[in-house]
Amino acid sequence: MKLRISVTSFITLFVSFSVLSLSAGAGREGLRAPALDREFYIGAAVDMKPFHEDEVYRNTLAEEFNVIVAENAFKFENIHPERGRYDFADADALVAFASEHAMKLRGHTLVWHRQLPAWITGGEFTREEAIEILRDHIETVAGRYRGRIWAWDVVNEAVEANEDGFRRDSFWYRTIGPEYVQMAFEMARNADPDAILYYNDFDNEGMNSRSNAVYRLLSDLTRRGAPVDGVGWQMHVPAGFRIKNQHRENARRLGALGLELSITELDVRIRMPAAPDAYAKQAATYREVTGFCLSEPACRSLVTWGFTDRHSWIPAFFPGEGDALLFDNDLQPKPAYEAVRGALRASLLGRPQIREARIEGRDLLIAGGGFDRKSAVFLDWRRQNASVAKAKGNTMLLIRGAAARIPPGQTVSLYVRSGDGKLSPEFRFTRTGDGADDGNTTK
Ligand code: 9MR
Repeated sequence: MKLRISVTSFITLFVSFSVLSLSAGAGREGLRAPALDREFYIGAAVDMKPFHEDEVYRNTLAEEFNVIVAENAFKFENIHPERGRYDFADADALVAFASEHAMKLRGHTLVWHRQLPAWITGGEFTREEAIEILRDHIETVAGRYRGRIWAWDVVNEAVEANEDGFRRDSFWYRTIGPEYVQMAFEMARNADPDAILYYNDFDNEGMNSRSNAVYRLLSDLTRRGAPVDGVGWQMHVPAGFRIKNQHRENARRLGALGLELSITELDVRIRMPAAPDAYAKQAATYREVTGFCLSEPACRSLVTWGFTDRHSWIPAFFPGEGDALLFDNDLQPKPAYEAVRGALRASLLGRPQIREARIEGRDLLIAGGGFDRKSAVFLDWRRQNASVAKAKGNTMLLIRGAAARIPPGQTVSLYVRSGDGKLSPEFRFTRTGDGADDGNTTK
């Protein structure tokens, strides 16, 4: 009898151990650990159906990522389906999940021309009524989650490459006019003062007519003092997509507006049935995009639009294409997953380091290690980037004329990126004004 009990408990123990180790991502370290080591955020969009039904889906999310976003649950038609009626059940569930697993939550999205309920698109509203609907929606949704949403996609896809740069086929544009964008940001700031407020769009990554329109909109908004903090690049791209200079150029001009950047909806689709080298090609694209974001100081997070090929919008919207994500249909990691993890880990090894910064005459001298002839320096206060200077050996960098740009009492953030694309930890430097300058590494 005794023996039988212990055999049973042994079996129970064994079973629960294998369930546990399965749910622990089959012994994987996960992406969130190396990401957190350098204060980077790596995430995925959540589809509510498997979220509710599939424990392995939930466990994979929790173990791999430190940020999530709802693929549909926060959208107008789902959260505000009828006038005066909100449905928060799914959004609440995600907020609780994110908090339970110490994950950041992106809110997607407050204002968009798609996925609007029939009571909006079929209604007849005056401009004033539409502004009131917008205000009520933003106050109610962003207000309910005040302090619990890391970043909001306040406005999604408002831009088109035409004369005034605004998309015409939008209820908000047609009923309110182009001012709806700034209004939405102001309403969101009032409702949740701590959330990072994003403008999010597609096909705006390189230098092209759409990204020029986005840049014009954001320049305009920041000039008017609208509370916009960041710009999202969706990045729904095909396998084989490569990062080019134009992507860095665009990131840099957005950074110079004082904005942070996130890749918000990355997926890398493959033509089906997949060619023998398709998954390796896809992995190369994932590696390159991850490396890009990790080496641009303005780039704060990278979020994929789903994480398993079992649940992805791609096959329905791009007939003949698919398998765009990091995990396969059985939630097993693909070469693309290893590529992202490799890029995260590589970004931690042999990073340049800043040990000291001081004003010398008109220049700023930076001392540290791991610099090379192709090092770039990012000098940033109020999140304004400037890339300057060349190395003197591998331990010193001089930024000519930088003293004039750092007033006494001002704290700036400094980063060095080495020629091979590695970014130093942030170094905060305060110019004291009495010659005794001070600085420290924050991470
Ligand atoms: O992935 C989303 C899909 O389930 C919806 O049917 C679709 C409806 O428009 O929206 C998809 O998500 C979009 C996101 O909200 C904004 N950028 C483009 C995404 C893919 O279409």
